[in-house]
Amino acid sequence: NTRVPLIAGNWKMNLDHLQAIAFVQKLAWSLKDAGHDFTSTEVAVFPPFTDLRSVQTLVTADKLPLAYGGQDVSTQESGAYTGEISAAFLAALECQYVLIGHSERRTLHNETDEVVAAKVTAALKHNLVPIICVGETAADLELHGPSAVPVAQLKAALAGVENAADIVVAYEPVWAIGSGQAATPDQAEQVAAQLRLTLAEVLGQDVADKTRILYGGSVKGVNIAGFMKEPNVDGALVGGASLDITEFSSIVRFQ
Ligand code: G2H
Repeated sequence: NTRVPLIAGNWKMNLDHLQAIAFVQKLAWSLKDAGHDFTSTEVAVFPPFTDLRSVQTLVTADKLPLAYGGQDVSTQESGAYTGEISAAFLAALECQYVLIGHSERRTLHNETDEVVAAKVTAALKHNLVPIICVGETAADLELHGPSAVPVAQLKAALAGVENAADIVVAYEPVWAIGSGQAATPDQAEQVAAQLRLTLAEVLGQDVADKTRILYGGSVKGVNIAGFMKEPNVDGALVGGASLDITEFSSIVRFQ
Protein backbone atom coordinates (compact mmCIF):
# COMPACT_ATOMS: atom_id res chain seq x y z
CA ASN A 1 0.00 0.00 0.00
CA THR A 2 1.01 3.65 -0.38
CA ARG A 3 -0.02 4.87 3.04
CA VAL A 4 2.70 6.92 4.74
CA PRO A 5 3.04 5.74 8.36
CA LEU A 6 2.15 8.29 11.01
CA ILE A 7 3.60 8.33 14.52
CA ALA A 8 1.58 10.71 16.69
CA GLY A 9 2.54 11.82 20.19
CA ASN A 10 -0.41 12.61 22.45
CA TRP A 11 1.10 14.63 25.29
CA LYS A 12 -2.18 14.74 27.21
CA MET A 13 -1.96 17.31 30.06
CA ASN A 14 1.85 17.46 30.14
CA LEU A 15 4.45 20.12 29.20
CA ASP A 16 3.66 23.84 29.40
CA HIS A 17 4.48 26.16 26.49
CA LEU A 18 8.08 26.77 27.56
CA GLN A 19 8.71 23.07 28.06
CA ALA A 20 7.02 22.44 24.71
CA ILE A 21 9.46 24.70 22.86
CA ALA A 22 12.50 22.97 24.37
CA PHE A 23 10.97 19.54 23.78
CA VAL A 24 9.99 20.09 20.14
CA GLN A 25 13.39 21.57 19.33
CA LYS A 26 15.19 18.61 20.92
CA LEU A 27 12.89 16.09 19.27
CA ALA A 28 13.41 17.56 15.81
CA TRP A 29 17.18 17.65 16.28
CA SER A 30 17.34 14.15 17.67
CA LEU A 31 15.40 12.80 14.69
CA LYS A 32 17.43 14.81 12.17
CA ASP A 33 20.69 13.68 13.81
CA ALA A 34 19.54 10.09 13.52
CA GLY A 35 18.96 10.72 9.81
CA HIS A 36 15.20 10.25 10.00
CA ASP A 37 13.43 10.58 6.67
CA PHE A 38 10.24 12.50 7.51
CA THR A 39 8.69 11.64 4.16
CA SER A 40 8.88 7.91 4.91
CA THR A 41 7.32 8.19 8.38
CA GLU A 42 5.37 11.28 9.34
CA VAL A 43 5.69 12.60 12.91
CA ALA A 44 3.03 14.67 14.68
CA VAL A 45 2.71 16.03 18.21
CA PHE A 46 -0.46 16.88 20.14
CA PRO A 47 0.39 19.40 22.85
CA PRO A 48 -2.07 21.12 25.19
CA PHE A 49 -3.93 24.06 23.59
CA THR A 50 -1.86 26.64 25.46
CA ASP A 51 1.31 25.33 23.74
CA LEU A 52 0.07 25.39 20.17
CA ARG A 53 0.99 28.99 19.33
CA SER A 54 4.53 28.42 20.58
CA VAL A 55 4.82 25.17 18.65
CA GLN A 56 3.53 26.87 15.49
CA THR A 57 6.04 29.71 15.86
CA LEU A 58 8.94 27.32 16.36
CA VAL A 59 7.95 24.90 13.57
CA THR A 60 7.47 27.80 11.14
CA ALA A 61 10.62 29.73 12.09
CA ASP A 62 12.92 26.69 12.08
CA LYS A 63 11.06 24.93 9.23
CA LEU A 64 10.77 21.78 11.33
CA PRO A 65 9.28 18.78 9.51
CA LEU A 66 6.80 18.08 12.30
CA ALA A 67 3.03 18.14 12.13
CA TYR A 68 0.96 19.16 15.13
CA GLY A 69 -2.62 19.45 16.25
CA GLY A 70 -5.04 19.86 19.13
CA GLN A 71 -6.12 17.11 21.52
CA ASP A 72 -9.78 18.04 21.17
CA VAL A 73 -12.06 20.54 19.39
CA SER A 74 -15.44 22.11 19.97
CA THR A 75 -18.54 20.93 18.13
CA GLN A 76 -19.48 24.63 17.77
CA GLU A 77 -18.35 27.25 15.29
CA SER A 78 -18.06 30.19 17.72
CA GLY A 79 -19.97 32.02 20.45
CA ALA A 80 -20.95 31.57 24.07
CA TYR A 81 -19.12 28.31 24.82
CA THR A 82 -16.86 29.09 27.75
CA GLY A 83 -13.65 27.13 27.72
CA GLU A 84 -14.10 25.67 24.25
CA ILE A 85 -11.64 25.85 21.32
CA SER A 86 -13.01 25.97 17.79
CA ALA A 87 -11.77 24.18 14.69
CA ALA A 88 -11.27 27.63 13.13
CA PHE A 89 -8.84 28.54 15.93
CA LEU A 90 -6.84 25.35 15.33
CA ALA A 91 -6.81 25.97 11.59
CA ALA A 92 -5.59 29.54 12.20
CA LEU A 93 -2.61 28.04 14.06
CA GLU A 94 -1.92 25.86 11.00
CA CYS A 95 -2.71 22.61 12.78
CA GLN A 96 -2.97 19.76 10.30
CA TYR A 97 -4.63 17.31 12.66
CA VAL A 98 -6.94 17.12 15.65
CA LEU A 99 -7.58 14.20 18.01
CA ILE A 100 -11.27 13.44 18.39
CA GLY A 101 -13.02 11.06 20.77
CA HIS A 102 -10.00 9.93 22.76
CA SER A 103 -11.17 7.45 25.39
CA GLU A 104 -10.24 9.91 28.15
CA ARG A 105 -12.64 12.44 26.58
CA ARG A 106 -15.31 9.77 26.20
CA THR A 107 -15.05 8.51 29.78
CA LEU A 108 -13.98 11.58 31.79
CA HIS A 109 -16.00 14.15 29.82
CA ASN A 110 -18.96 12.00 28.79
CA GLU A 111 -18.37 12.44 25.06
CA THR A 112 -21.02 10.46 23.25
CA ASP A 113 -20.82 9.11 19.71
CA GLU A 114 -23.02 12.05 18.63
CA VAL A 115 -20.61 14.57 20.11
CA VAL A 116 -17.69 12.80 18.44
CA ALA A 117 -19.51 12.91 15.08
CA ALA A 118 -20.21 16.65 15.46
CA LYS A 119 -16.53 17.26 16.23
CA VAL A 120 -15.47 15.30 13.14
CA THR A 121 -17.80 17.43 11.01
CA ALA A 122 -16.47 20.65 12.61
CA ALA A 123 -12.85 19.60 11.98
CA LEU A 124 -13.44 18.65 8.34
CA LYS A 125 -15.24 21.93 7.70
CA HIS A 126 -11.97 23.70 8.56
CA ASN A 127 -9.77 21.28 6.64
CA LEU A 128 -8.31 19.68 9.73
CA VAL A 129 -7.65 15.96 9.49
CA PRO A 130 -9.55 14.33 12.37
CA ILE A 131 -7.81 11.45 14.12
CA ILE A 132 -10.90 9.55 15.20
CA CYS A 133 -10.18 7.48 18.30
CA VAL A 134 -12.15 4.31 18.91
CA GLY A 135 -11.69 1.40 21.27
CA GLU A 136 -13.38 -1.08 23.56
CA THR A 137 -13.16 -1.45 27.33
CA ALA A 138 -12.26 -4.76 28.97
CA ALA A 139 -15.98 -5.26 29.72
CA ASP A 140 -16.92 -4.55 26.05
CA LEU A 141 -14.33 -7.07 24.95
CA GLU A 142 -15.81 -9.77 27.16
CA LEU A 143 -19.41 -8.96 26.19
CA HIS A 144 -19.13 -8.21 22.47
CA GLY A 145 -15.79 -9.56 21.28
CA PRO A 146 -12.91 -7.53 19.85
CA SER A 147 -14.33 -5.45 16.97
CA ALA A 148 -17.99 -4.69 17.66
CA VAL A 149 -17.57 -1.57 19.78
CA PRO A 150 -14.73 0.05 17.76
CA VAL A 151 -16.65 -0.59 14.52
CA ALA A 152 -19.87 0.89 15.96
CA GLN A 153 -17.97 3.92 17.25
CA LEU A 154 -16.36 4.49 13.84
CA LYS A 155 -19.69 4.21 12.02
CA ALA A 156 -21.22 6.71 14.43
CA ALA A 157 -18.27 9.11 14.09
CA LEU A 158 -18.63 9.09 10.30
CA ALA A 159 -22.38 9.78 10.37
CA GLY A 160 -21.99 13.34 9.06
CA VAL A 161 -19.10 12.69 6.65
CA GLU A 162 -20.25 12.83 3.05
CA ASN A 163 -17.33 12.75 0.69
CA ALA A 164 -13.94 11.11 0.43
CA ALA A 165 -12.45 13.10 3.26
CA ASP A 166 -8.93 12.88 4.62
CA ILE A 167 -9.26 11.16 7.96
CA VAL A 168 -7.16 9.00 10.28
CA VAL A 169 -8.53 6.33 12.62
CA ALA A 170 -6.82 5.39 15.87
CA TYR A 171 -7.70 2.07 17.45
CA GLU A 172 -7.00 2.28 21.16
CA PRO A 173 -8.30 -0.56 23.31
CA VAL A 174 -9.16 1.14 26.59
CA TRP A 175 -7.70 -1.75 28.57
CA ALA A 176 -4.31 -1.11 26.93
CA ILE A 177 -4.11 2.63 27.57
CA GLY A 178 -1.46 3.70 30.05
CA SER A 179 -1.60 0.21 31.53
CA GLY A 180 1.71 -1.03 30.23
CA GLN A 181 -0.26 -3.94 28.76
CA ALA A 182 -0.41 -3.32 25.02
CA ALA A 183 -2.58 -5.36 22.66
CA THR A 184 -0.68 -7.94 20.64
CA PRO A 185 0.08 -7.02 17.03
CA ASP A 186 -2.34 -9.75 16.00
CA GLN A 187 -5.16 -8.29 18.13
CA ALA A 188 -4.49 -4.81 16.70
CA GLU A 189 -4.46 -6.15 13.15
CA GLN A 190 -7.74 -8.00 13.60
CA VAL A 191 -9.58 -4.86 14.68
CA ALA A 192 -7.76 -2.60 12.17
CA ALA A 193 -8.87 -4.92 9.34
CA GLN A 194 -12.49 -4.66 10.52
CA LEU A 195 -12.19 -0.87 10.75
CA ARG A 196 -10.89 -0.74 7.17
CA LEU A 197 -13.86 -2.82 6.01
CA THR A 198 -16.12 -0.34 7.80
CA LEU A 199 -14.41 2.58 6.02
CA ALA A 200 -14.99 0.83 2.70
CA GLU A 201 -18.62 0.23 3.54
CA VAL A 202 -19.29 3.83 4.61
CA LEU A 203 -16.92 5.93 2.48
CA GLY A 204 -15.93 3.60 -0.36
CA GLN A 205 -12.93 1.43 -1.15
CA ASP A 206 -10.70 4.31 -2.32
CA VAL A 207 -11.00 6.10 1.00
CA ALA A 208 -10.54 2.84 2.90
CA ASP A 209 -7.35 2.13 0.95
CA LYS A 210 -5.80 5.51 1.64
CA THR A 211 -6.92 6.04 5.25
CA ARG A 212 -4.30 5.45 7.89
CA ILE A 213 -5.29 3.33 10.87
CA LEU A 214 -3.12 3.76 13.96
CA TYR A 215 -2.77 1.53 16.98
CA GLY A 216 -2.61 3.17 20.42
CA GLY A 217 -2.21 1.88 23.95
CA SER A 218 1.14 1.37 25.72
CA VAL A 219 3.20 1.67 22.51
CA LYS A 220 6.94 1.72 23.25
CA GLY A 221 10.24 1.42 21.45
CA VAL A 222 10.31 -2.32 22.15
CA ASN A 223 6.87 -3.18 20.76
CA ILE A 224 6.36 -0.75 17.85
CA ALA A 225 7.99 -2.91 15.15
CA GLY A 226 5.53 -5.74 15.74
CA PHE A 227 2.55 -3.45 15.14
CA MET A 228 4.10 -1.85 12.07
CA LYS A 229 4.56 -5.26 10.41
CA GLU A 230 0.79 -5.71 10.30
CA PRO A 231 -0.77 -4.87 6.92
CA ASN A 232 -3.62 -2.77 8.33
CA VAL A 233 -1.69 -0.87 11.00
CA ASP A 234 -0.24 2.34 9.58
CA GLY A 235 1.25 3.96 12.63
CA ALA A 236 0.77 4.63 16.31
CA LEU A 237 -0.83 7.06 18.72
CA VAL A 238 1.61 7.25 21.61
CA GLY A 239 0.85 8.68 25.06
CA GLY A 240 3.31 8.17 27.90
CA ALA A 241 6.24 7.19 25.69
CA SER A 242 5.84 10.35 23.56
CA LEU A 243 7.13 12.44 26.50
CA ASP A 244 10.57 10.82 26.44
CA ILE A 245 12.64 11.97 23.47
CA THR A 246 14.84 8.86 23.28
CA GLU A 247 11.85 6.54 23.56
CA PHE A 248 9.68 8.51 21.13
CA SER A 249 12.55 8.72 18.61
CA SER A 250 13.00 4.96 18.77
CA ILE A 251 9.26 4.54 18.06
CA VAL A 252 9.46 6.93 15.09
CA ARG A 253 12.49 5.05 13.78
CA PHE A 254 10.84 1.63 14.13
CA GLN A 255 12.51 -0.04 11.12
C1 G2H B 1 -3.62 5.99 24.68
C2 G2H B 1 -2.21 6.32 24.46
C3 G2H B 1 -2.11 7.61 23.66
P1 G2H B 1 -0.46 5.43 26.26
O1 G2H B 1 -4.26 7.00 25.47
O2 G2H B 1 -3.28 8.13 23.14
O3 G2H B 1 -1.58 6.48 25.70
O4 G2H B 1 0.53 5.27 25.13
O5 G2H B 1 0.16 6.11 27.45
O6 G2H B 1 -1.13 4.15 26.58
